[in-house]
Amino acid sequence: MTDQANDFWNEKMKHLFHLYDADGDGSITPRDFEILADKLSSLVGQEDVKRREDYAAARKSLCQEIMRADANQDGKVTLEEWLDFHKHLAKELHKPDTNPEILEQLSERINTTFNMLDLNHDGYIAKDEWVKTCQFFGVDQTTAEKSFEQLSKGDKLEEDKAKHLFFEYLKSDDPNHISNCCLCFL
Ligand SMILES: [Ca+2]
Ligand SMILES: [Ca+2]
Repeated sequence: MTDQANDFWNEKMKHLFHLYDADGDGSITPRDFEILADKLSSLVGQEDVKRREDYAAARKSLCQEIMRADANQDGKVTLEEWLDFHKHLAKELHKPDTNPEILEQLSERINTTFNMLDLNHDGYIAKDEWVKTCQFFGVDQTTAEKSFEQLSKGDKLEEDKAKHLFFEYLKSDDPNHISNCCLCFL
């Protein structure tokens, strides 16, 4: 990695860290996932019991995957732990023989993220789902719509394509890579 690529990737991962640190106390803990999920569930529609249960399961799974970054196991992921964890992950992903266990963990995380974005569970991320989630994370509507158009080239983003983009988002240190339009969702 050149210094510039390294800086870019670091900034991207820091941004992601702050999105997950919902209570803004400087570390990621299971409590942050509760806060995020409580807020996000208002987008899903609370009247649907099955959906609510799915959502709770997804939240738990995502929390588990992210808390793997807690290297000293004190129940908090600090920024330093977060960056180390993702640096290791990105390095693995660049290898031709990526550790299968790491790939599996990442797939779990990406599947869960996709399910949380696909609010109506039809296998696609529709534009309104994308925009709603972006707005939830503080991205303005115009930026959200523009990123969706760049990513989807249409009115919906297919599951395979979305997952591939999430994967590339974590891996890529190229500021011009299309996956950077994902902004924040892992
Ligand atoms: Ca926190
Ligand atoms: Ca820790």
